[in-house]
Amino acid sequence: MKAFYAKRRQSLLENLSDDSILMLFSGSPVGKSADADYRFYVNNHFFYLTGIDREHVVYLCEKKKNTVKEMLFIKKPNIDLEKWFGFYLTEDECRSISGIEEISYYEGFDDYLLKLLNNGNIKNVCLDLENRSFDSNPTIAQKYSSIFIDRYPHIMHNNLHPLISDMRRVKDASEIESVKTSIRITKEAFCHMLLNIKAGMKEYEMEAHYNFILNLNGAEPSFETIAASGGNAVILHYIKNNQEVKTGDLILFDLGASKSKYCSDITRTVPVDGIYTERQKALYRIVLEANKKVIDASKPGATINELNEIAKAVIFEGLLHLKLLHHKDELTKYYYHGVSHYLGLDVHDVGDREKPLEAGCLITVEPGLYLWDEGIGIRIEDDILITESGNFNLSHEIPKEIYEIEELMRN
Ligand SMILES: [Mn+2]
Repeated sequence: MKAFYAKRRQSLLENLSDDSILMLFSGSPVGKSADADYRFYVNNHFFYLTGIDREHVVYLCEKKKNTVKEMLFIKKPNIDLEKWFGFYLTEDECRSISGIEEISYYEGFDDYLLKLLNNGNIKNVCLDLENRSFDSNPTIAQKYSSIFIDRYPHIMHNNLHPLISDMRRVKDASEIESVKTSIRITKEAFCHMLLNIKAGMKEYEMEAHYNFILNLNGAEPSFETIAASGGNAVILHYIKNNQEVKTGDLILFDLGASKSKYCSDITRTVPVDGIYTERQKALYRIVLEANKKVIDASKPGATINELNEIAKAVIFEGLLHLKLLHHKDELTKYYYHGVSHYLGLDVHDVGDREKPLEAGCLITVEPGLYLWDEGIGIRIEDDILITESGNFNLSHEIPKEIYEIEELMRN
C-alpha cells in the first residue's frame, strides 16, 4: 500500500465533525457518439485521496465520535462485460492500492446510503462540489447533492472541494518525483523533435516526433500539444497543428507529458531553420529575461499576482526599448495572459491562486510576447518548485538559451 493515500485521507478527515459522512466518486466515462465513450479520466480529487483510477468507484466515510469507517464500492465482477472491457478491479487490488479494507459493491451503494441516512443519525453530508459552468453536465456528486437538499434538508451540506484543492496545492515528495519523470520525458521528446524540424514540413509532423518518444516512455501528452509556427503562435491555444512550417519562421511548442498521472507543461520557441534572426533574438531575449526574473522572484510568500507584475514590467521595458509601444496601456496588445498557474495532477492545477506561495507549491512561469503584425509569437515556460529557500527549476535541463537551442539544432 502506498501510505500517502491513507495519510492524505487522514488529514482531510480531521476536518470532519462527528456524525458526518463523506462521499467521493471516481466518475464515469463521458459519452462521445453512438455507443462510443471518451476515454475515462478519473476525478483527480478522488484519485489523490485513494490512488484508484477506475470508473464507477465510490468512497464513503462515516465519522462518528471515536470511530472512522471507510469503505469503497466497486463494480461487481461480470465476466460477460469483462470479455469486452477487461478485468474489473478486484477487492484485493482495491485494498492494496488504497489501504481501505472494507469493500462492497457499487450496485448496492444507494441502498447502503439510504439505510445510513434513515438510521444513522447523520448530521453532515460532505461532498466534492466543484464550481462548474451553468450549462455543463452535473457531476455525480452534484446529482447526490440535489437529492440531499431535496429530501434531507435537515442534514447539513458541506462542500469539501476547496479544502481538497488546498491540500493538492502543496505537493509531497511522491508527487514531485512523478512530475520530474514527466519533465524528463518531455525533455527527451522535445530534443528529439528539434533534430527533425525542417521547413516545408507540417506542424503535425513535428507533433508526431514528439509523441513517438512519449509513447516509447509509456507517457501521453498532458494536454493538446501546441505546435504553432509563424503567425499561428499568437493564438494561445492553437491546436490545429496542420499548417506548413516555413523557412525564416519561429515555431512555438507548448507541450507536456503525463506519466503516473502527473503533468509537465513546457513551452519553447525555436527557429525553423535552426538560427534565430537578429529581430527574433531581440524579441526572444525580452521573454527570456522576463522568464528568468519571474523565476528569481518565485519563493515562499510571493503571490502569483506579484509574479504577473514582474513579467509585465520586464516585457514593457523591452518593448519600450524596441519602440513598439510608449505607454503601459498598450502592453495587452503584445502580452495577454497570466504568467503562472499551479501544476500537478491537472495541467492548470487546483488551489487558491491568490494565496502566497509556500514550499511544495509547483507553478509554471511562462511569459510571452505576441506580434500579430510580424507573425511572431514567443513564449518560454518552465516548471518551478517552490522550496524553503526559494525555488528549484525542475525543467532547467530543457534548453532555452539562444545558443543552446541553435547548438542543438545544428546536429
Ligand atoms: Mn502552462
